[in-house]
Amino acid sequence: FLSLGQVTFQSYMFYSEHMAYLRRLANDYPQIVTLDKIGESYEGRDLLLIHISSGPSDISKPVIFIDAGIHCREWISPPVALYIIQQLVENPENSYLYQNVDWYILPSLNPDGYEYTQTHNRLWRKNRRLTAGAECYGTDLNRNFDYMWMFDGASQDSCTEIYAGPEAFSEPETQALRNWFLNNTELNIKLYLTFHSYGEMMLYPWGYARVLPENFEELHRVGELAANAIGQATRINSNYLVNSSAILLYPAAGGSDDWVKAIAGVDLAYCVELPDGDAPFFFMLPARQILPVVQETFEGVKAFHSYIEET
Ligand code: ING
Ligand code: ZN
Repeated sequence: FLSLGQVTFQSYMFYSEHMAYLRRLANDYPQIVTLDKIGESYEGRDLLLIHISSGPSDISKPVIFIDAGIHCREWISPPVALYIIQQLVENPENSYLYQNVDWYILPSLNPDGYEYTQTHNRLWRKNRRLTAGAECYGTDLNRNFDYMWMFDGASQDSCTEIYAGPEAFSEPETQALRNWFLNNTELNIKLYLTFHSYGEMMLYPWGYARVLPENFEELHRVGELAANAIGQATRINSNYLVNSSAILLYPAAGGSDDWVKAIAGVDLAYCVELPDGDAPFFFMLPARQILPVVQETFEGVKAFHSYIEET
């Protein structure tokens, strides 16, 4: 039995348990952890961002920003973020990871949708707001960001899974992320990771079309460092491919990584498509495979970190 404020990687947890863990860490480790509420979901749930830092804010310090859970059926995504948090904060062997780098991690960006996948529809992807005049509920938050919005791979039909919303940044969840980046332009953000599933892919911009950013060689090389680290560590035969999302998957505009790179100016941005297990379980990775996935993914995150620290 798990007491409040603990995490386990043996089973999937509720949003309330994710947040209780963050609150407990902020309480127990005040020297390194601060919690920031960056906004609220449509139904009023807190969007909590944890900041892990060795101390005196030095604005030239490199920053790694991570979010998870933007698509609520991709249940393995929040545990991956929570495991990174746990390893950074609660495993003293990993304290070197936040000596020269600050971390900002948001484990649950679509809590209304997540709750809905646990109570009504396991395969719900979007948020839970009904746009004025729309026929169906929910906007695909990963089509709602304002860079080349609606250019390709997105829809204006509210009943589709890729409904981009009535306009860019129409949703409180994407607004919260945008506002945080726009309010923190003085930070030296070196790396952005957004966790999705599934597919075992390290995807970099651009997502909106099959064109590559000017630093694609670096994006590719660094993505391969992380992919190789995961490949070395995997116990479930994960085998990551690395490329731009439009080339490897499909063109889709309005994704968070495109916006963070193009507008927030973060050079290294990746959408990480986590594994679906040692058999094709799609979004429904069995609970017994949470632990191997979060552990191997942490090895990839450490590879990203060492690149950030060395450059
Ligand atoms: N995949 C992403 C999606 O939103 C993606 C792929 C990434 C598209 C970045 C566009 C930009 O469709 C999943 N699994 O959601
Ligand atoms: Zn997704």
